[in-house]
Amino acid sequence: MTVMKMSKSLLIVVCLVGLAFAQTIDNCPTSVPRDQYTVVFGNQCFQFVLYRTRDYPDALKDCQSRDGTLALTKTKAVEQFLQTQAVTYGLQEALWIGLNDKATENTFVWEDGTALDEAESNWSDDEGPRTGIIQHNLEDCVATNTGKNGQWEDYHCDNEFFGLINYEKHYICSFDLIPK
Ligand SMILES: [Ca+2]
Ligand SMILES: [Ca+2]
Repeated sequence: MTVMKMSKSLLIVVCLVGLAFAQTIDNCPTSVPRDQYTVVFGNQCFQFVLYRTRDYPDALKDCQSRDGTLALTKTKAVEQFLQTQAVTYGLQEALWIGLNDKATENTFVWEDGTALDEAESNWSDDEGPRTGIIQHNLEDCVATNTGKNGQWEDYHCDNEFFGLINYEKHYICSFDLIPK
């Protein structure tokens, strides 16, 4: 076998292996819609839920009903990817992600229980952990503001007074990929 033939064979093998491990929308749970609002990045599937708004607890429940959770956007790479998607959808609004400081004020925790790595955080000015006089005890749930380059903002989590005061937003769910 010539060197040329060998390298061709090697290339084919590499391509086949690549195809076998490429994660696509097909690796999202079957409960997640296959449309332009479902995207794959790294080892996660993300669904932009833009067809209805919910407060944080109900948005979380909706993601969980499809075996997911509110989006775990733990790295700047993931955040940038999702913001790029948001721009393609023409979004200019805050979307819930799976991050909150409900349990302990100023200690932000992802919905899978892991602590926020502040080095990977994306807070907008005057949002997130606070020191000083003005605290954010009533703002415990985090959204990515797609109109501000995806920067994070903390908001009230729950609708109040039976929905008369409304904190509903669109949201992003995330799901573990399923190997095929
Ligand atoms: Ca808070
Ligand atoms: Ca805030």
